[in-house]
Amino acid sequence: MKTLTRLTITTALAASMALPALADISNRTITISNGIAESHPVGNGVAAMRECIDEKTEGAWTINAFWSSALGDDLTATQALRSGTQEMVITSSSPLVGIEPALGVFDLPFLFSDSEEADAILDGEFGDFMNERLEAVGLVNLAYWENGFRNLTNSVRPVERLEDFDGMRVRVMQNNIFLDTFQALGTNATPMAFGEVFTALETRAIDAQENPYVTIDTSQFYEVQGYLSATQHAYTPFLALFSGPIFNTYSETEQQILRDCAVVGRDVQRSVSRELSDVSLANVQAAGMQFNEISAEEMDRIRAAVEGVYATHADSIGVDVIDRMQAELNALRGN
Ligand code: TK8
Repeated sequence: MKTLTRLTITTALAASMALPALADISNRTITISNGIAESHPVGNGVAAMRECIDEKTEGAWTINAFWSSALGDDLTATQALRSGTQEMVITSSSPLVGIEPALGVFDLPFLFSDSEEADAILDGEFGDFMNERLEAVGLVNLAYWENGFRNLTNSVRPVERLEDFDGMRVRVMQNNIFLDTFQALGTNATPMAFGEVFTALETRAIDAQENPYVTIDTSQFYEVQGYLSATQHAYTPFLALFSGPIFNTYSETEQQILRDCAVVGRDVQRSVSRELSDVSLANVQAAGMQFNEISAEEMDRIRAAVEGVYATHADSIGVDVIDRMQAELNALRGN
């Protein structure tokens, strides 16, 4: 009788706590690396993801985050994920085009017109399609986070007209689509890992770089760049990537926790990114950068100058990939 009572109490207790099947959750340490500073909205996203994981695993997992390329650049980290020696990286899609060429579609100039459109494509069928491609190369994309719309900074002059790009030595992300886009604009473009950009600007090895306002602000590029021009020439997603080989050793419960908490992190990260964008623009101006918008007429000339990049890279990205993207965009735009 005594034993029975104790059993009943134990069972009742367990039920009342409504826990996940903790038997399916092991103690784990997850290393996440990033190229940007912790003050970037990715920091808020990782904090939200960590809190979600803490709750769902009852503290069984340790999340170790490394910022500002402290563990090396994003491409190196992504290769470590593929070989199963690092769990996670939050990386721009752009440096990974050499691993999965279809990712280059996101680098096509002026692809998305606003962040709602980007969200709809990334969280919809196209995003799923790209995730399947990534899984085939050993990468599990848990969710699409936001890097954002990119703008040019430089130390030479305000860019107000197409001709102002002429001869500028600009750092671009490591793929041929970005390289060709900036060559088409008349610049002298050099691909470079993000972690090297600040020093290259500081030493004047290069004149210019392009990134969203929050990255320009949180990476303190205002210390080494005098001009910021609203080119808005591309939208870069962040991928919250998990190592395929490691993911496959996790239980289904654990895999679901990762996916769910990466989405919790995504929602926080995107909303902070969007709130901070205007604040960052004001910050960098207060820090001394001269900001300018570009007239609609000049933007048309800039668009026309880079239009050819779509055709040049159709084969390398995949005509089917570009068509699929265009079809979804047309549907969204009601065409
Ligand atoms: C940070 C990078 C960066 C990206 C770049 O790791 O390389 O310019 O925009 O934000 O992912």
